[in-house]
Amino acid sequence: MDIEMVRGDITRQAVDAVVNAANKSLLGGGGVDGAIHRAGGPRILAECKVIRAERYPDGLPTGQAVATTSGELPAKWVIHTVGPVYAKSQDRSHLLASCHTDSLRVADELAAQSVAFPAISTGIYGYPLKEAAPVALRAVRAAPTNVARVLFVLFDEASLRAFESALREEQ
Ligand code: AR6
Repeated sequence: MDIEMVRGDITRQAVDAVVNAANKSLLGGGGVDGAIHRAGGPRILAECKVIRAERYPDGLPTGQAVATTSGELPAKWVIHTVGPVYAKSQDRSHLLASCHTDSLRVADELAAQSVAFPAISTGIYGYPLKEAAPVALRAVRAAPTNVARVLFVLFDEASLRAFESALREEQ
């Protein structure tokens, strides 16, 4: 698997699937979730509502992923996953890892070849970048997947630096 890192806006990426750092409700929010729904348009929310009603009446559990249309986005699909809220007193890294593993499992079901991830949980959910980046990277690297290309799309310089340094430390 080829792993790349770029600074940018995930809504602009021409990959097969973009991953959304959503919340349990799947009904939208701020951060990258808001940006994806704004850029992709109302078809994404409409499908999320159907998924809630049919499969997850209590919301999508943390660490799991589901796919919808991408609406107007250049990508073909959006894979919504729910990252853990950071807690100093409790190690939730297995849940953050699971977001990546389960998103790639869903990508395989779609036969997606290329997947873009944002820095899940590192915004509103408060996960420190230095802790999140190696967890994300290791989970993607270890996932049993046919996805050929994973692109981490980092919104700001600090996020890009944290992910690049996790990549260097791996080698
Ligand atoms: N492209 C790529 N990355 C982005 C973009 C974008 N367009 N916009 C923001 N980011 P966050 P979380 C970065 O807060 O921490 C929502 O309300 C952002 O700078 O989007 O998992 C959901 O509904 C940060 O580095 O996600 C949930 O309630 C990273 O994406 C909650 O926030 C993740 O920040 C999820 O919080």
